[in-house]
Amino acid sequence: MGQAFLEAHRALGMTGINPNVGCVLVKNNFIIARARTSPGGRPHAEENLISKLTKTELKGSSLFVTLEPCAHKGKNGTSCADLISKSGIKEIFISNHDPDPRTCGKGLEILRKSKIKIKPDFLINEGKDLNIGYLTNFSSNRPFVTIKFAISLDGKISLKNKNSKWISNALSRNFGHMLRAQSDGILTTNSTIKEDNSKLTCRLNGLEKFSPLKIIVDRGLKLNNDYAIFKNSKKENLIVYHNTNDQKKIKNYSKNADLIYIKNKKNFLKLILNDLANRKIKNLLIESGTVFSTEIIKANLVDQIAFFRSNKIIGNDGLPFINSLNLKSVSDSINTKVINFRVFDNDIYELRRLT
Ligand code: AOF
Ligand code: ZN
Repeated sequence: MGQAFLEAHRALGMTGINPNVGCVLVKNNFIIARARTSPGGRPHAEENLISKLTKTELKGSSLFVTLEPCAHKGKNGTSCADLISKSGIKEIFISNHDPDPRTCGKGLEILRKSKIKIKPDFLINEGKDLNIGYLTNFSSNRPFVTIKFAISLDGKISLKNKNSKWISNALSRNFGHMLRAQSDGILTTNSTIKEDNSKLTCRLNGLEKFSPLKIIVDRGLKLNNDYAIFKNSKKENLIVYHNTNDQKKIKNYSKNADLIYIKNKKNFLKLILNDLANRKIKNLLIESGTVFSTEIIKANLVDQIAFFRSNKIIGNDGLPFINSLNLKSVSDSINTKVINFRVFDNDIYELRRLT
């Protein structure tokens, strides 16, 4: 199943609105095939696996799959659960249930009707970690939210004069682009666009096509059309959430962005995340400045923080990544647990989940 998780991980951010699923086939104690959901979401992982094997190879084998096989028919006229039932596979290990109502329990039911031995809930918690964006979408009606900071060793995101170029090194910055490719959406604010003229694309060779949906929070529609992001976008890949009724601003805004008006100021951020869930954004990456980052963390809408911590000490000449949390005691502070870390030369990448 660990190998199936790896397969699924390789498809993270690349399967469109579909979950990234991985599977491996074992026969006589050897892995004889592995597959994952295709770029864009179809064909599904199990179909990819079964279609490359012969009846003889499949006969008597064991399948490990990260998500309950689907029960609804695709363009191929069949479902993965049906394909598996008729394949000759002897037993199946499944990690997570599929919350999609078209499959939820129904995939297992189809398998039960065949003679296949089923082991559901296999490494279920590890599977949940892998499918966290997909599952959060169904359970909480919002994406799984990761906020990214490139910080100095002492936690500053820039100098007070806003100079933030080259805090982290080139390896860190490349991995930051990998995080973009693995996300379904990337969100920033008008302030960050103004300061950095960000394009929000993945610029790793060969992975450009896996750039996520671009999202700007520009409450007052303050950005003019000259920023790079508007030059390289179209309505399909750039959403701007705002909260102004000013018709002139709406009319004059870039035509390359899909403007979404959210009336409710109090729940503005939560409603944005709900809207993104409805668009099937599973994993959302936020790259924003201190003010917005503090606001969304305080609103309890962030699940994890990706720090790129560099080797530079900036001291009190820098801006913090987060503003005051109005704490009275250390016991009220936000706690995190380490999910992953990597060393990039003299930088350290720390992925920490908020607990
Ligand atoms: C699988 N294996 O690799 C994936 C599955 O738009 P469709 O027809 O592809 O359906 C999308 C649904 O299919 C999705 O919500 C989830 O239930 C399932 N995805 N299922 O058996 C796969 N990606
Ligand atoms: Zn399927």
